[in-house]
Amino acid sequence: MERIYIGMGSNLAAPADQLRSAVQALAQLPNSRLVGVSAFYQSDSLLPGQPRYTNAVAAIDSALAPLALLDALQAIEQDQGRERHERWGPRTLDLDILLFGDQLIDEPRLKVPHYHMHARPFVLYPLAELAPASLKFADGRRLEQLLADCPFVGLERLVPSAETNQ
Ligand code: A4P
Ligand code: MG
Repeated sequence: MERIYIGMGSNLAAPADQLRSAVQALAQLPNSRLVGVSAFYQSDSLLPGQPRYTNAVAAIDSALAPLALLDALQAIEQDQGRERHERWGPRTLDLDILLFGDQLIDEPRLKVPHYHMHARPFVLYPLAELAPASLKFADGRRLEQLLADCPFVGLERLVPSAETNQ
């Protein structure tokens, strides 16, 4: 079993509903257990001209191998109607494997830790709701250090997540 953190994002078709459906799907993964889900956060897209994103992080414990988990997450994205037209295009659901235990994974289809997560407030702040501040990354940095270097700017925490549909 590994503790795995999954970043979720949506900026189309009722984003909060997309994230809630994704959480239900994560709870059904084989050989896995849903451990927790952060609040939902809204922020502007990194790319101008796209709708605002809703993001959250989920924690699971799983015995799935990394690529098997990636396959399962991509199947959930497809189930929820994601169409890949352009890289970084708007999407109904994006599921990223942020951390997989303390494994460093460098395969063509899967890089873990997820690139850029270290500097994205919409990843780090929800992650911090689930993971200890002392969580250590493969490069030796701790989550608390990354947070200190990543101001809470442009993020709106949606409370309670269950009652919004942004
Ligand atoms: N892949 C490699 N490593 C991983 C991993 N750790 N987890 C590969 C998941 N997938 C991984 O992903 C492309 C390929 O990455 C996959 O086939 C997989 O084999 P994708 O989801 O099809 O492509 P993408 O999401 O369009 O690209 P990318 O680079 O993941 O985009 P990002 O970085 O997710 O950026 N603004 C806000 N506020 N919130 C957001 O969530 N997201 C983006 C998209 C832009 N702006 C945003 C947000
Ligand atoms: Mg992605």
